[in-house]
Amino acid sequence: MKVYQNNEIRNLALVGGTKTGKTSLSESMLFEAGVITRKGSVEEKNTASDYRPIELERQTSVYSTLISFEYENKKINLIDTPGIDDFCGEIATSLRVVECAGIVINAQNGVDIGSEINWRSMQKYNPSAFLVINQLDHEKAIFEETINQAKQLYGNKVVVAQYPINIGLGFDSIVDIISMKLYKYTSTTGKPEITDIPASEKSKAEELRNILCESAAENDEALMEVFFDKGLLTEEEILKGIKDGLIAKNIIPVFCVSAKNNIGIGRLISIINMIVPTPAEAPSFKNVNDEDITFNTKDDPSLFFFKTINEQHVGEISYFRVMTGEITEGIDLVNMTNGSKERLSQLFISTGKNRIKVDKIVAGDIGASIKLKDCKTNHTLCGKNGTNVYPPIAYPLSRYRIAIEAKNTADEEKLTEIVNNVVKEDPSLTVEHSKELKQTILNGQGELHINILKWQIETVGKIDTQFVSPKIPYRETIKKSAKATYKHKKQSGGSGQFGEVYILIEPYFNGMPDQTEFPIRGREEKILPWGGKLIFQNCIVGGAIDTRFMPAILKGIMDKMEVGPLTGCHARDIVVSVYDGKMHPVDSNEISFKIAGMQAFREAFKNADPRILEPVYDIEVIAPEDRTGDVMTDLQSRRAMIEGIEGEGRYQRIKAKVPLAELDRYSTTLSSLTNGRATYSLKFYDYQQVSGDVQSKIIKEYEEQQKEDDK
Ligand SMILES: Nc1nc2c(ncn2[C@@H]2O[C@H](COP(=O)(O)OP(=O)(O)O)[C@@H](O)[C@H]2O)c(=O)[nH]1
Ligand SMILES: [Mg+2]
Repeated sequence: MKVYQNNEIRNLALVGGTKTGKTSLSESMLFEAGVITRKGSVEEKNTASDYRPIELERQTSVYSTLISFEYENKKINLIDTPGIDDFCGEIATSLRVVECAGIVINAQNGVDIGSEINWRSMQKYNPSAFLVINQLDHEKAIFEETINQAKQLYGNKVVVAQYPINIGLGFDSIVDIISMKLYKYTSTTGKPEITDIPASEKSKAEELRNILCESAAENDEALMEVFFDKGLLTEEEILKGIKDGLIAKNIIPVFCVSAKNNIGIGRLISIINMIVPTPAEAPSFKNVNDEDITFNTKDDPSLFFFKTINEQHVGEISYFRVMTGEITEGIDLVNMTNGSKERLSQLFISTGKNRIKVDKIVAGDIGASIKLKDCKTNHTLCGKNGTNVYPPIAYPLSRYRIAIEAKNTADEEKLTEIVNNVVKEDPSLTVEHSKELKQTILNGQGELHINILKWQIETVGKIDTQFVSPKIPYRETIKKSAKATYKHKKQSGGSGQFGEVYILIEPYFNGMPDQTEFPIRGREEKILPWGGKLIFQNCIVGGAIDTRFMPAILKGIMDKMEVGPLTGCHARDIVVSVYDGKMHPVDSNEISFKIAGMQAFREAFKNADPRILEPVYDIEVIAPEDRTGDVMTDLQSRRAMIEGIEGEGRYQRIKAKVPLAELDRYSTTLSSLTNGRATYSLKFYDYQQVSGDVQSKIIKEYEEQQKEDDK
């Protein structure tokens, strides 16, 4: 296999709403490039890109898939991504390692809600992009309207570089404005007849060419001068202008295809080769120190790992982009994240499930290796003098939370293992084995996202599981001061136990004044692992309790704070002052004081106006205008505090604060309220006190659960 140099490499992600034809287009490109001789289809479950079992079963992409192929002496690393919003983590992964995104639009539906939602999740990564209008062969295909809609969504940077003729079932021709030629396809072999533009299309083509030339010229002063001088640009000049515009993110050219009938595919790939910036031309990647990286093959090698997948019979496959230098088979590298040594004993380029062994991969290229020891997504491997480390991929925050358990308790351990493995493949999914809630909680993007995980557990892991409502990590605290005393005394045979403590507890807040009732002789400030603080003060005078017993008292209090008195959830933000006590010359020991501390704390807590705090999230819902009312009513029924509504084109952005306890299966409800036309994001805000009636309800539920557990 040939070694491709930096200027021969094009990295591109195909993105867009679901069912626009990204996977079909990838397949057509492979066919056009001669990598496959028979084209597969999504329906026949034999495409190169959708090859994993869940994708075959669902007939849709779930994972992003790397498809590398050569066309006109360039190597194209194409990443086919899933369009469903639940898998938006794959967009974050893919856009991290490419110079450009090809946004596929289905001419049947125009720029639909799927495209809009997809664009929203892409925007924060701000990629260079072009549009591919696909399915122009469909009887319902529309072009002009699609372009108008595209301008509304993607802005005025959208400029037509090709337009279709005979759109609909008879679609066979494309007017290519860049070359001012007609591409006519009389069969589905993908081979066009290239002719001059017919007289009937001349004036339209010329008008569009003027607009395209102006857009292309805008990105380069020299080109602008040529354009003003001659009123025209050559094909080469237009292509250069488009490339500069892509680098500056100042142009979004539009191309036309039918993936199904292989129309426009070869010309599209040729154009990709000419306009997609090479790794060296695009705005450079930066390392964690925000330094630009260079593309000299002599540099020390560094690799960024953006994806790992587990494949039957192969094991773990790790995908990387070579960021600097070059690597050869068998190279020894160091993992900059965890210090472990790795040998890349085999190097591959990858086309879906097929891998081809290669000897060498240079900076800017994307490849794969297998059976690495301890290398995960987001890790950097470097040569022995390497210093470059790359920032991790910014995955979308999770917005769907559910607990999973094995139907058969004997399978719990196996469940943990499988869940941990699946999560490794998909970092937009996180798992929390919560000791506090005694649940395995999954955090993902939506019901479908989590169902895919369940499917894997059941099909691959062969264990039956069920979803249960996730418990809420409440917190407990107090509103006023209280005192309590506890005497622990036990006389059994020989040695007894004795410890007595007097404590004062107060609600803690930042900058609070010290209590003045007792002299403070020692102070320990604990930042609690579950948030908030415990301040522990020794106010003992005259040696009533030996200093050596203080840690035991603190331990007792901490134990009770970990399993709070009201609901068993963690307590926080409390000041405890131990101000008196008694010892016994023989029977006092650590365990006695630990028990006394715990019980005194429990007693004092009860009398200190205890309160339950609940986690509250910032939520942002983007919903179509005509559904805003329903979305707001629903949010209000979830105890949400609406903070604002802003118009955004045909949509409204609703901002609110909502308790986590009210977000059970929110994505499903939102979807049914808006026919799948809304999206939302969640971010933890803070803990807030619940109202009295909610508090009583939570305590009652906890007590009932305790009775249930005691049975
Ligand atoms: N008529 C027509 N159908 C297409 C075309 N491209 C894809 N499709 C169909 O559209 C559906 C979705 O295609 P797929 O490639 O899975 O879309 P993806 O979700 O964007 O990857 C499938 O039924 C395809 O057969 C096309 O150019 N013309
Ligand atoms: Mg697909």
